[in-house]
Amino acid sequence: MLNPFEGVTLPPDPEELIRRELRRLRDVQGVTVKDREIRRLIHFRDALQTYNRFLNSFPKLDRLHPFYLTSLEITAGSLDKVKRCLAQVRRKVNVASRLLENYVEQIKRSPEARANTLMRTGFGRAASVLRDGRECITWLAEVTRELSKAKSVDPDLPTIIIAGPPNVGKSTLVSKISSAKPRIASFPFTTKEVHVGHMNCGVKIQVLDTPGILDRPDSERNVIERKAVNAIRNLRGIVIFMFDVSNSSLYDAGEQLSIYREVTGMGRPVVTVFNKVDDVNQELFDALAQKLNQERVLKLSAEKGEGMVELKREIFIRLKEVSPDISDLLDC
Ligand SMILES: Nc1nc2c(ncn2[C@@H]2O[C@H](COP(=O)(O)OP(=O)(O)OP(=O)(O)O)[C@@H](O)[C@H]2O)c(=O)[nH]1
Ligand SMILES: [Mg+2]
Repeated sequence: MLNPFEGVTLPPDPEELIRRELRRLRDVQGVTVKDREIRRLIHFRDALQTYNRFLNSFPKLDRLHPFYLTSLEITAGSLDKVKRCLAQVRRKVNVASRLLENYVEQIKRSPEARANTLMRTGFGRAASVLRDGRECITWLAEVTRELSKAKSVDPDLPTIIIAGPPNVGKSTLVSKISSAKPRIASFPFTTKEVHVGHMNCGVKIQVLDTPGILDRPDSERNVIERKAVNAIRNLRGIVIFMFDVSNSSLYDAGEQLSIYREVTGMGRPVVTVFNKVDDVNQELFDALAQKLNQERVLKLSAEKGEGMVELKREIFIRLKEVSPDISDLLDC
């Protein structure tokens, strides 16, 4: 299953559609005056079908994978608003279509001299109903466009989620072990989206680069952090949690540990990594090591490629644990 928002037919802005239909009125001809006015209204009604195509191609919320449902919630700000707007657009399009059909019937029953006036009234009333739905239509189109830009995460693939505080070297590691080539820079929140790469361990493994997470409650998290938490909470896979133990670390031991404890509490197997050991801050390293003394920690320099063999071996062992059904899994 891939990004379900990629396949959505985007709806046109109602103002644009109305303008286009108005321009086309002149081009519509008929055998009689009544026939011509009827055709004009039917042309408009058919054009409204584009909104039904949008509604029908929009993913059904009750069938969305939790990862994509939460992505929608993060981008839209509220699932209730999405539901309300989808229902409103459906209503407006139905009412506008029925109005047009109603005026078609009136034209059929009226004298020819009234046909053009009826067509104009029907067109105007339907256009105004459609305009009432404009705010929802343009907002839903914007949300869909934003979500369809995100590279496809496949919730069915075995997955490695690289997580940790900002600037610890997550993207550097992802660029070393997978096909993804994310942006790397020496400031926090360089990564703003979940990026997808792949590695071959006999079978295709999905590697996700996630934005950094700060030490604060969920309710205070920004949209960027929430995308990382969504991946960890809602995708089946293992997490590589990276600490920064270097002199350039932006976060102290307490802050990094607090984020680590939160991530380990999310129910995924976690591979714990101390990154940037090529530039180690001994005090920070010791403080972290002391707190994690019962836990297995891998030492890594993602940038220099040190510790990669051990990390790949650990990835393989942990993947085997979470996906015992994958018999083709080889060393990574
Ligand atoms: N010394 C050293 N620097 C590293 C290492 N790995 C990454 N860096 C540097 O740390 C900085 C941040 O690296 P990124 O890979 O962008 O870190 P990130 O965790 O993806 O950052 P955000 O996306 O902002 O959360 C960059 O300047 C990297 O060159 C390492 O092993 N050693
Ligand atoms: Mg990054």
